[in-house]
Amino acid sequence: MAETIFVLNGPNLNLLGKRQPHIYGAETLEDVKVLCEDACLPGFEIRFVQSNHEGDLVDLIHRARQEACGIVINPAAYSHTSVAILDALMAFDGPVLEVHISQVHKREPFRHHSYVSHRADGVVMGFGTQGYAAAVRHMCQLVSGT
Ligand code: CA2
Repeated sequence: MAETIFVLNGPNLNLLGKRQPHIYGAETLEDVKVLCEDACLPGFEIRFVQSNHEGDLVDLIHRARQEACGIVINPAAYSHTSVAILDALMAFDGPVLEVHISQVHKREPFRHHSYVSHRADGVVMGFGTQGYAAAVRHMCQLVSGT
């Protein structure tokens, strides 16, 4: 049976490709989902979810404890604010990779700190939406030990 990688997306990422293409590019979140599915190695599958609600993301991370071998997460603005998401990730035993489409350190100072980075085993940023594909590939390799 295939192992499942949760790919979780935080607030406003549903607007990807519809606003601010100079920062986040022209691809939609649906395009990113396809990128992630294509990046998956055999024996793995993706569960791709977006939520604008912190508690929903916490619940999804709890669900991952039973259902996922690893978590790829773009927590969006919650990266910079959410101890709740950090705490939920701390209770997850598998690998966690954090993705940011933009290079947050070139942006406003309030984006320079991420609570999630305290738990993440790797962080990809500034690679545009291709960062998701890189994270999914790396997750498959981490989990399969290749
Ligand atoms: O670069 C990233 O991926 C971010 O996680 C995106 C977040 C931002 O708060 C982080 O600092 C960096 C924002 C996601 C909102 O995405 C939008 C996309 C299109 C239009 C409006 C918002």
